[in-house]
Amino acid sequence: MSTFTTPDVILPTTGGDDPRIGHLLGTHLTEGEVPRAVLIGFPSDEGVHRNGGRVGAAGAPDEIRRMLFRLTPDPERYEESVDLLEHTLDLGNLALSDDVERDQALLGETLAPLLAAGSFVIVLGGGHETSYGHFQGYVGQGARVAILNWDSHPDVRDLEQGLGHAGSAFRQAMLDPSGACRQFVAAGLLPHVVARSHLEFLAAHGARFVWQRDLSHARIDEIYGSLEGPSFVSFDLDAVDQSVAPGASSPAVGGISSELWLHAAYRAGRTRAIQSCDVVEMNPVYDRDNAAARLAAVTVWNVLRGLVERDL
Ligand SMILES: [Mn+2]
Repeated sequence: MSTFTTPDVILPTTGGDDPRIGHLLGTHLTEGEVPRAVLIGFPSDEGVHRNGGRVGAAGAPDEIRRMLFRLTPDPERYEESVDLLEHTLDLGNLALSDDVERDQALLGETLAPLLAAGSFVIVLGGGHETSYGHFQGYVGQGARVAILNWDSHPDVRDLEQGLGHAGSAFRQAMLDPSGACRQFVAAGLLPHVVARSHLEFLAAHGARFVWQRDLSHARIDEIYGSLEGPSFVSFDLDAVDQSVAPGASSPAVGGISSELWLHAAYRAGRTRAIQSCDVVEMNPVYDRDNAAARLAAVTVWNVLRGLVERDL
């Protein structure tokens, strides 16, 4: 059984007629209950450290919650939104060891039964090493999965001294001996931070990529429509322009607008094939006035909004 630590987040004070997400979420699994959605924090940035990046993402899960808990249920689909939130559980943060491989395995073991039961899982990272642990949740149930990564980089770097890190998660998934990675799509790439050899790696392994400059609402919808079978989505905050999301491990200039990004989040919730997502690389150490934390929270809000509409 995985060990969780309780998030250190104070709930907002609002009137009785103005409940916020933090008031509505469940925190404990009732015997026999299958939650519709589950939040799990993965407070890791050792993979960022191994990749030579700026650490701090380990502090992200609670900073994201702090902003998320203040948001309102969707006023346009109020009853359905409240119902979803009341059947969404925040399990807290996984107790980690700083041994990346062990922590990723723990995340996979924790996710596997939740995914098998049909709960939609939202992982709050953590550096992008989060996604290889996330992937292991599918390996653990013997499933094959398509992966969509919103990111300015494809994150298919080689291992560092034989070890995985925040820049290698999808190379590891694609080459995983389980063969569980059915398809990989990287979207939002910026040409000034993408190695040519990584594009060649994607091509050699039948993976697709989409540049940031080619994205639109229609293109985003087309990308979701191209996913084959059960899928998960990764949201790396560094896909969003640095002016909007300064608190990212590796900020990007010329990144995607928050509008397109939030549409991609909504589509992740709305698209039936998507079974889980992660929001990674938010870094509170470099954030300004909680801008990136707030964007990460509204990312989750839009996934939830899409989930409500999926079930209508
Ligand atoms: Mn990344």
